[in-house]
Amino acid sequence: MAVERTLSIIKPDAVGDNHIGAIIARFEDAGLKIAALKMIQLTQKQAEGFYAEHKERPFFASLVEFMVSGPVCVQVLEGENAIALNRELMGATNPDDAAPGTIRADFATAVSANAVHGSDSPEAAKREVAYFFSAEEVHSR
Ligand code: RTP
Ligand code: MG
Repeated sequence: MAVERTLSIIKPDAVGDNHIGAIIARFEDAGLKIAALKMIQLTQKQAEGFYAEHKERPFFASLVEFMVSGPVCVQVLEGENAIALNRELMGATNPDDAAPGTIRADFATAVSANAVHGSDSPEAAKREVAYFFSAEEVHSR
């Protein structure tokens, strides 16, 4: 299996609820390495651009409003099968459907406030990592 990079975001709800450390620990405990990390306040334009694939969906405006409602932590996770592994650790989009022990089961409160984002394909990971980090800001270890 190949070493991959994936983009992870700890969303405003989980940052506000003081779960940054607990969520980062899930990644590290699963063997993923933190290759880049920063806390930022997304602008409206940044949030709209990031979720552009959803712009025709009925929840787009509320999703963007939520993503700019407070600071987020963005990180690049690196490791074997990182994209799928991160999605497994996150659990289903709706926390009501998320398997016990997943990040969303433990820290999310609603489908609209679901604690984390993770890239869903190699193409998305490449685009999303570059959306937030320059090549020099990502550190393979
Ligand atoms: P994400 O992109 O944030 O990692 O989440 P995801 O892949 O699990 O879900 P996706 O389909 O990409 O949806 C992006 C975010 O939009 C919100 N959403 N709300 N029915 C709804 O109200 C609804 N569906 C999706 C969620 O916050 C989801 O994370
Ligand atoms: Mg998605």
